[in-house]
Amino acid sequence: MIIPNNIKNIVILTGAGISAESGIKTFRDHGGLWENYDIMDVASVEGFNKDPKLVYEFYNARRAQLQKPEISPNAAHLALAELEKKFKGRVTIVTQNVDNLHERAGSHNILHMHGELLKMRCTKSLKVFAITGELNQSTVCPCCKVVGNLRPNIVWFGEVPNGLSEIDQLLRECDLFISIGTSGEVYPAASFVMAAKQSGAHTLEQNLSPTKLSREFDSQFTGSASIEVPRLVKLILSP
Ligand code: BV8
Repeated sequence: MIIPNNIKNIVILTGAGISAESGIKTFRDHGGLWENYDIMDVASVEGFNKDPKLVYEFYNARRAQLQKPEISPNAAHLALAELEKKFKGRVTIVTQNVDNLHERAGSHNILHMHGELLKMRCTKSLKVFAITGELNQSTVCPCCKVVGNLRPNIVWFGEVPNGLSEIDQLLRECDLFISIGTSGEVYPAASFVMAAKQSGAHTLEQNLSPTKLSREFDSQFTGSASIEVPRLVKLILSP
């Protein structure tokens, strides 16, 4: 049985692989984002405190790329938006991605557990503001009206991801858990499939190739997300 009957709550965990065919580099694939960096230099508080300029530049480059005309949602993002629109029950996307391609595809019920590239945060007030351009040490904070208080609104290693209690509740209630385009290298996201199984959910993994978590899933949809996710959505919508 690929898709059980009477599904009511679907939780979809997405990773960098769903955005790969939109032209956004993944992290750990060959030629990925981390290839030229030590992860802890650009995605940790220590790295930011040691060399804020490097970290600002790392996220400024990704924010600029995301807004290039050639970067747009692909068929996988669009299929998930169609699922949310047409499915009779609840569809929630918990994404590790910091891009806005799920939003631009038309999904609404999205939780960015690792933050968002197009947002910045005041380190004093914790207020979050939209940003499309460059963020650096001389960017004036909209709330404090001084420079030097702003950081990317990104969850770095060692920081607690966003929405964990909401995600915990979603996993308790879900009866279908789908993981799309994630290597399962990063926790606590990599532990979600186990939590979903404990709630009795059916679990599906969509990826180009098997991952270290593949054995935890009931079934695999192996191949490119832009092909396999629309196929999976069709199966869910017309069982
Ligand atoms: C935390 C910043 C404490 C945003 C990122 C055990 C328990 C808890 C924590 C830990 C633990 N063990 C270790 C830790 C610490 C750490 C961690 O997991 N370290 C790892 C390296 C071992 N975790 C943390 O520090 C987290 N915080 O633990 O706080 C806590 C926890 C719970 C409760 C209380 C306290 C914080 C983690 C967030 C770190 N921030 N990035 C940014 O810069 O973007 S992580 C980074 O990796 C990105 O966010 C990214 O989303 C994430 C996961 O990567 P993937 O999305 O999977 O991408 P990847 O390149 O790895 O894989 C791509 C996949 O796509 C591949 O499988 C590929 O085959 C596939 N693919 C490619 N093309 C396609 C495709 N699939 C389909 N179609 C295609 N076309």
